[in-house]
Amino acid sequence: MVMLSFVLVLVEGCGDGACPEPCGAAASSSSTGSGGHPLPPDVTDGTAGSSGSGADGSSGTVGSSGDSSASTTARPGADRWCPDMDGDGFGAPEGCRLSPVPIAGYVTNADDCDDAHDQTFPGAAQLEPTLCARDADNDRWGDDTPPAGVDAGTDCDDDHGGTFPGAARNETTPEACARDDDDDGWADANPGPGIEAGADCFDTNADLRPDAMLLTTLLPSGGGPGSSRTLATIDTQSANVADVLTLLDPTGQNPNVSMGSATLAADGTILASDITGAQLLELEYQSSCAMGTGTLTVQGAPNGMPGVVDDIMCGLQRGPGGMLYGISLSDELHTLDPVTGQITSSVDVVVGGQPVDVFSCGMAYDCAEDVLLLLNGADGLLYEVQTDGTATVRVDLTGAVQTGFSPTALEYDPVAQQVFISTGGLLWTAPLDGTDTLDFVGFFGQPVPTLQFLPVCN
Ligand SMILES: [Ca+2]
Ligand SMILES: [Ca+2]
Ligand SMILES: [Ca+2]
Ligand SMILES: [Ca+2]
Repeated sequence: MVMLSFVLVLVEGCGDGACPEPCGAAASSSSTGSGGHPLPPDVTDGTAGSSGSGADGSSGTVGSSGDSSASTTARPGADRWCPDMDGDGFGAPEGCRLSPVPIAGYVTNADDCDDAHDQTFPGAAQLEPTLCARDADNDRWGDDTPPAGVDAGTDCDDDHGGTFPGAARNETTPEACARDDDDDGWADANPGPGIEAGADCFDTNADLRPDAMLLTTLLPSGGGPGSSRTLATIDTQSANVADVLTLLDPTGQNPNVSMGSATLAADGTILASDITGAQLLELEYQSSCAMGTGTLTVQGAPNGMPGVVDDIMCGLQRGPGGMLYGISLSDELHTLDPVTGQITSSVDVVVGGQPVDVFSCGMAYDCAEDVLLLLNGADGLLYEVQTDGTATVRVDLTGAVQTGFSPTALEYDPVAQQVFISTGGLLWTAPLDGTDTLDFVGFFGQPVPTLQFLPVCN
């Protein structure tokens, strides 16, 4: 005797469009097999099934006659199979069927909250296991703004695996949803909307992080041949200055330079402006830290005329887009080529349509706001300067400055959201919260011409 094997596939309900034809017709036609062979009684729904005996010898009821929307009651041996279109092992609650054997593309649960996305299912975000969440970036946290029907998790950027709650362990709120691309525990200072900003201005370089950098200066102030040049650290609590490295030119001689400003790039390159030679210098010391020395190397030809006041670059700063900018006493913002040291374009620094008279300046980069900062001794104002030269007043120190306030250097502090200011012999801080105050830190004991956070030998 040849046993016919039947796959029992009964459409669950008819109100969801899954029923291929009117329920009565389906029930009727299913009573007769292909070719006119009668089907076993339990293969049909409705009344036939309610009294029949199954192919496996059991009996059961599958639906009730005349009620197309009634819930199905599988006869023993038949499971409820639900479509798993995205193949993540979780089925959609719509379109489920009853079958005693597996159906390709179907699973025995209906727990998927988005069956068109295989990274969305119950437990997809491993650290939020009770949710049916989306974890598209595999960082184990669920999207906090998912599509309708999906549980919201706490991943503030689910397209970026380096952004999640607790990404930045060294920040003051380590549980915040932040971005830490270089995995140094400090969060990107400018990560974009919806993400907690941190204090890492260099989130692509783990060597450049707030706890690995010290406030430094290049000494001595002023020029003159013969005297030794040093890199010195500055204690940000006391303003104490301590030499840490001797700086030599590539031939091993004391370079005849007078430092006006210095700046650090994301790749660790350090450039400085030399007033004596109207030129750029590269400072390199990582390869010679153990010997207690560093090297100052001229970058290309001079970019101005030595001795000409307007050509003095009082500020030099890496800024938006990693570009190199300088501000000179000609009241211009320059863009410079960091390799050749040459000025490639210049725009006037303008506030409210009027030119800013720059004299005795300091320059810094607010990496959180992605804007250059200019502290101008001529008017006691700290400006934000856009790359087109447009300036707006960020901090008004005209009421706080003493007579003869003459800044020589400015540096942005991403941890405290403040700036350090050198007025030659004195160190100050000014908050960037709009309070327009100047706080005295201490005496350097000698004139300090530059301020720059740098990674110092360890
Ligand atoms: Ca899914
Ligand atoms: Ca995620
Ligand atoms: Ca993420
Ligand atoms: Ca980081």
